[in-house]
Amino acid sequence: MGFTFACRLMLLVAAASMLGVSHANKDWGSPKSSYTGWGWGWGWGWNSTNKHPLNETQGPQKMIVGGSQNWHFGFNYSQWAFQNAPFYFNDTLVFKYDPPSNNTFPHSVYLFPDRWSYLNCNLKRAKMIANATQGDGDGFEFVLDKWSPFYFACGERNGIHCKAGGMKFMVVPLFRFHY
Ligand SMILES: *[C@@H]1O[C@H](CO)[C@@H](O)[C@H](O)[C@H]1NC(C)=O
Ligand SMILES: *[C@@H]1O[C@H](CO)[C@@H](O)[C@H](O)[C@H]1NC(C)=O
Ligand SMILES: *[C@@H]1O[C@H](CO)[C@@H](O)[C@H](O)[C@H]1NC(C)=O
Ligand SMILES: *[C@@H]1O[C@H](CO)[C@@H](O)[C@H](O)[C@H]1NC(C)=O
Ligand SMILES: *[C@@H]1O[C@H](CO)[C@@H](O)[C@H](O)[C@H]1NC(C)=O
Ligand SMILES: *[C@@H]1O[C@H](CO)[C@@H](O)[C@H](O)[C@H]1NC(C)=O
Ligand SMILES: [Cu+2]
Repeated sequence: MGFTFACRLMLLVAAASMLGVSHANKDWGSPKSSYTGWGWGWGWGWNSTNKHPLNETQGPQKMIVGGSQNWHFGFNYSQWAFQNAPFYFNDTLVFKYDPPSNNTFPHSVYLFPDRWSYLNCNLKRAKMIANATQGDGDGFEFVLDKWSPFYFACGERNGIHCKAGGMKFMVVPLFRFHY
């Protein structure tokens, strides 16, 4: 990641004071879908045609991974994460997927321990955080509770869903200054 946390923070403070506004068109998929924090991270997701006033009263957000697409084979989740950045510390990601049946492929959620495993979809040291049935119903919820990158992927078919199905993405939670 190049930047240390301190650098990131400084960059963020500078950006926040310069901009003071946020981007919209995120598919948070929750009742609080009108998120208007001062969010800006890594230069991603900025949409200058979409200015909202600062709202400092909102807490952590809950968002459905993939939005209305949920968690399935053949969708570019890296792109989804890119378009929906930034994500903040204590935000919740919701993975929704059908349980195994005769006409659905099973999915799951794994966390890679490092960037190399993530890039190679190497599941050897990855940790399963949700099995094939846990995405059913309201989905599997995961809180971004660390200040380090999270490397998510589907662990099915020995990495094929990760490699060929687009079912992988990285999230670096940012610090939210105000609630
Ligand atoms: C910015 O948001 C507006 C309104 O939601 C949308 O029409 C436009 O396509 C977006 N632009 C980019 C570059 O995402
Ligand atoms: C900010 O968000 C909170 C929680 O969603 C909402 O109750 C409040 O009306 C919003 N304030 C403004 C100024 O939009
Ligand atoms: C997914 O989207 C990213 C960013 O837009 C792009 O770099 C990547 O090549 C895409 N991956 C696939 C498998 O299409
Ligand atoms: C994150 O959530 C935990 C548990 O709800 C809470 O104790 C903690 O203060 C929160 N941290 C931040 C930085 O919001
Ligand atoms: C699924 O397939 C099995 C074996 O082919 C069959 O016995 C079962 O009835 C099927 N279940 C459904 C819900 O179609
Ligand atoms: C998945 O995990 C849930 C909750 O821990 C458990 O009840 C269920 O039996 C597991 N399912 C499979 C297929 O392992
Ligand atoms: Cu999968």
